[in-house]
Amino acid sequence: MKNAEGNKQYLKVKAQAEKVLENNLYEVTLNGKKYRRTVPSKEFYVHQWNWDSATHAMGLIHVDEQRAYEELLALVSGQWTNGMIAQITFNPKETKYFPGPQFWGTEKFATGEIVTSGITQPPLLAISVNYLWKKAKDRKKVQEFVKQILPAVIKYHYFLKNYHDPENSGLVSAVHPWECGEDNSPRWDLPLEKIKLDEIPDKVKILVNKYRSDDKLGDASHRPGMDDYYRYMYLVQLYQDWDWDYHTIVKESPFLVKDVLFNSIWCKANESLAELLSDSGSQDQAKIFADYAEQTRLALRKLWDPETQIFTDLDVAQGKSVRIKENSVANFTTLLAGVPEDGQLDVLLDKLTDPAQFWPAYPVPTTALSDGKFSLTKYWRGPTWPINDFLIIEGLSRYRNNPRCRKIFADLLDKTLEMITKNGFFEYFDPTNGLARPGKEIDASLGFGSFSWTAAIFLYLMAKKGD
Ligand code: 9WN
Repeated sequence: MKNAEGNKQYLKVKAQAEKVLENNLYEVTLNGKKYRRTVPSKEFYVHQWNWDSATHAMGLIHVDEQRAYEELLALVSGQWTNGMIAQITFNPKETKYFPGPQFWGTEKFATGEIVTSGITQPPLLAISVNYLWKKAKDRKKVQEFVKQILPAVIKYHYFLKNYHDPENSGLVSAVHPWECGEDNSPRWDLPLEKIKLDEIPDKVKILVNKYRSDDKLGDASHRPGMDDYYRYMYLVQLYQDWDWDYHTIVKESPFLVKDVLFNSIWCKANESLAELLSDSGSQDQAKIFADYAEQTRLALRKLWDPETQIFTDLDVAQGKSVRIKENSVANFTTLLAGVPEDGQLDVLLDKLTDPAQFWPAYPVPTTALSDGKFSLTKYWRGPTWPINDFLIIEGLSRYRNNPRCRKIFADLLDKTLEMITKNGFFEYFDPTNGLARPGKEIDASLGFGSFSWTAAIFLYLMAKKGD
């Protein structure tokens, strides 16, 4: 959609995107203070999610600067004393989401009334703060905001480094598929299979059978399976039993992975934090995080598997180190961290633009179309997610001196905007036709509709197009 008519259409959708974010605003008073958070979807995801919120702020900055700041300040409000910023910060009056606050055993880590889950999510926060810093028009306000939020961001990065990479490998470990953000990706099949269902205590299964709610709201066949949920909640139970002690969790957990996507974001986040610190005149501290970034980039390069020609995740649970050779979208997120060089870059771009693998009508699918595990509708096992497109578009812009990258960047940007314009703000899309549900009317969704992540990414990409 490149003509004037198309541009008019985009402007209409932009207004709709703003409306979605407005409708998904949730106001709550905790510890005597008012917070304004954006929930991913009022239909189900009624709390605040970590990497969703970091993205929401990057869309909101283009429409309401104050709200973008409040979104991130609300996100860090529940930071644990060890520095952890959680995957979910709960809205106390909401009950429809499972697992809600009562299933985590995290009350004693709460900041007063601000209760959270016990794990984190891909650390987009510093990337988001740096973006706000660069884009805000009111320079005085953004300066105050950065000053206010920086200590929490620094503490979060030390948490990730010290507790999730205690061996100082440069790669942080993720302790739960929910922590990785792409929960039921085929990449976690192998590590999860090792948790045998008959090892999982009955009380965990009973709890899941009784309280699981996501599969009652949408089409259950799109969601992770029951066996996945038993394992997810088993890990939550184990970590509660270990009192959320991350030294123990990282040492003993049956699930521990070095996730390529998580670490690519981690690398870029450290670069962003270094930039922020350097702009605030803290050169010495900036150097620490620039070094973290460089260490991670080098470690990611070593994940290149010559046989499959993929940057592979590692299963590192309980002292082992096994490559996970899945042909997934995570491979391309390494662009964000400037990982692929010369020969690898071409191989990566060939894969990305191959219509039989990752370049159908509406790229980029979460799993290669040619892969036996590809599914048109199953959550993170095939559909196209705007968040992945956003990460890859950002990654490609890093390689803007390369003509091929520039071309793919422009094409992917247009295709993502077009996909959302044609269909609306769904959680994810059918990559083969861009519809929200194959063969059905558009109102039957893939995931939930009026989704904040998709709306925020639309706003972000519109701004990117104009840059
Ligand atoms: C568990 C909110 C979140 C996203 C995740 C996505 C989904 C939750 C769930 O929704 O996960 O965190 O219950 O399925 O997988 O990436 O942050 O949008």
